[in-house]
Amino acid sequence: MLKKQGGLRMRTKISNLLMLFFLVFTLAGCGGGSNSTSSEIIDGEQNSDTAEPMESENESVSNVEEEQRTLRISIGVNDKHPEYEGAMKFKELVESKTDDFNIEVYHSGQIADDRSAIEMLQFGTLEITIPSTSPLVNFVREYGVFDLPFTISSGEVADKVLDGPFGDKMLELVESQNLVGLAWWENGFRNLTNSVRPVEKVEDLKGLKIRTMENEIHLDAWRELGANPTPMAFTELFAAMQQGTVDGQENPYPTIELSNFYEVQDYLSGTGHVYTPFIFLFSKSVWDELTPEQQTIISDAAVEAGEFNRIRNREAAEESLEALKGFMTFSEISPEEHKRFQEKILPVIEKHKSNIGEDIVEEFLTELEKYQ
Ligand code: KDG
Repeated sequence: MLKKQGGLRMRTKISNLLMLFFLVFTLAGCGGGSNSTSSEIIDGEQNSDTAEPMESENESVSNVEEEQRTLRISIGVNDKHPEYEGAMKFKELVESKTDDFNIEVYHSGQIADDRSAIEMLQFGTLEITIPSTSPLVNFVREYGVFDLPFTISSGEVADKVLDGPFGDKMLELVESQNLVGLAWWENGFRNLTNSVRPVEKVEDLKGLKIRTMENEIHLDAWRELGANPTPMAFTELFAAMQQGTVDGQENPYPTIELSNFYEVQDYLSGTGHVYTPFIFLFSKSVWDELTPEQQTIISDAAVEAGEFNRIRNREAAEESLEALKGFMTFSEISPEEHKRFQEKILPVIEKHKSNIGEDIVEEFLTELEKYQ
């Protein structure tokens, strides 16, 4: 039995060895590296430049994963908004140029609202956020120039000022706050909605509880116009309107439509009272860990995605206004009434000029005069 068994065992061993050799040679032929084509394997002349053994391919994959850094982008609006489209364009541009980064876009305030996201960038616990400039005034007071009502007259004028020396200077100012300002995107011209009455003239604002961004200039402006403003993070706004905590808010048409504000607001007024930029911010402590090449890729992508965002935002503003006219009672504000709005809030501009900085306000207004 043993012998027989011994012979059987020997035959088994030989056949196992033969099977193993067959298996090894078969696998070696198939696993000629991800770059090998079937023709190269058939030719048997695998080009050493393309054929990579499995283990080095695995190593190269694991190396990419190891070295790849995740950059998270936090925005407050949802994934229908042109700002989200811009963030996805940024992701596409960066990931097409380098394997060094995995870009993750978090919309609808999933990570934080504007002000908290800015603070997270300062601590290096978040890499990117693209807020309205208004909350940034709590960190860099000069940013208040963008909250002075009725100053910027069109998106094209905004582009010229923001993409010129004045915009560059403003981007540099955030460095003192452990932030890197990389590009200007567009939120747009803000318009009033409310659930109480049509607003066609200044007097119609009396007593309306209006949510504003967390920004003293906005609060003062609506107080001066006779409303009862309250500051609130964007992430809390829809619920506040739904529960009647506030009567109204002000935002560009795309935000009003794409955030479904028309479900909880009845009246829309084309006030266009201020143009708000979005600013592409990067955490400086994270930025300083990147190579110059990586910084260039990210900076160029932020600018290019911003140009895309502006185009999409202007298209969306027209589309959204038309859509909102079907859901809400729309009131145009006549040029005469616009003038009354402007005259009424002049004291607010005078009061805040000193808080913002007389020189930077004058520089901003002088720059605007070149184009409008
Ligand atoms: O993603 C942008 C939002 O977080 C916010 O900036 C939008 O204009 C806005 C607001 O009213 O808070």
